[in-house]
Amino acid sequence: MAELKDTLPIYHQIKQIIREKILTNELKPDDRIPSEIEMAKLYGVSRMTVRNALNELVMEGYLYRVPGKGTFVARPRIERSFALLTGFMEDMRQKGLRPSSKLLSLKQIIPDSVLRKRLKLLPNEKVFEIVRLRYANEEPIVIQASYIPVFFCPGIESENLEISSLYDILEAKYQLVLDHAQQRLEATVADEKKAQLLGIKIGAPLLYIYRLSFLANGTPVEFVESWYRSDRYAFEVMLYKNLNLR
Ligand code: 16G
Repeated sequence: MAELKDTLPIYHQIKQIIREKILTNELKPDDRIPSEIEMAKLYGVSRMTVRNALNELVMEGYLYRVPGKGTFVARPRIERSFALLTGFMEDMRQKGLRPSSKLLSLKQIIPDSVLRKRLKLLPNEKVFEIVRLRYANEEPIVIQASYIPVFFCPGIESENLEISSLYDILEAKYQLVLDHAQQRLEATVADEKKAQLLGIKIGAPLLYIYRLSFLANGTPVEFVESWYRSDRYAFEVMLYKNLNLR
């Protein structure tokens, strides 16, 4: 390998050195990397060679430039292209479909102990239970039951959850910006009620997905259970070999 390396153009070798430092976390997101002059001196090459290496790393998304400030390490690729934390309406619109929702129920409930633990609530704290049937181009796709602590969104009953996105309301009205989520997928089948709502046969396969969403500081905000028609919905995830390193 070392031999092969020697035959690579010098700019490529420099590129590999920097790339490796990013992949092994020696250089972290938003770290400023040394200037072209400093690197040229360090590696005993011309400034042009360094610039070529950096240009390619910028193009490949490993680095970004801030005019007048320097070149920095980009945030991990996973945050840009790995399953994005988006809501149903946004998802559907991105696919060119028309989303709509029917509100099946909205009430305050006392969470059971499992939900209370998930949302890190005290014994007397209530949650909103929002159940919606959601459509794409007038076709029912998913039944969703969302649970959000009442103290996070008092008055959410007065919002029109048939027209608006829950995520938009949480952000615009309650300044709750979801940052990351834990999601689990399981296979299940439709019982009588779900089959009727989704317009499918009893026993038809469903994708059961649950999601717990958090603020950037790790506070859980929303727990959602979704039952997707598996004939109409597929879940795709991008996989990266170096996920743990970047
Ligand atoms: C997605 C989420 C769900 C969230 C909803 C908000 C999954 C499995 N679930 O469907 O957790 O409550 O979007 O959608 O992806 P909205 O902002 O359009 O109301």
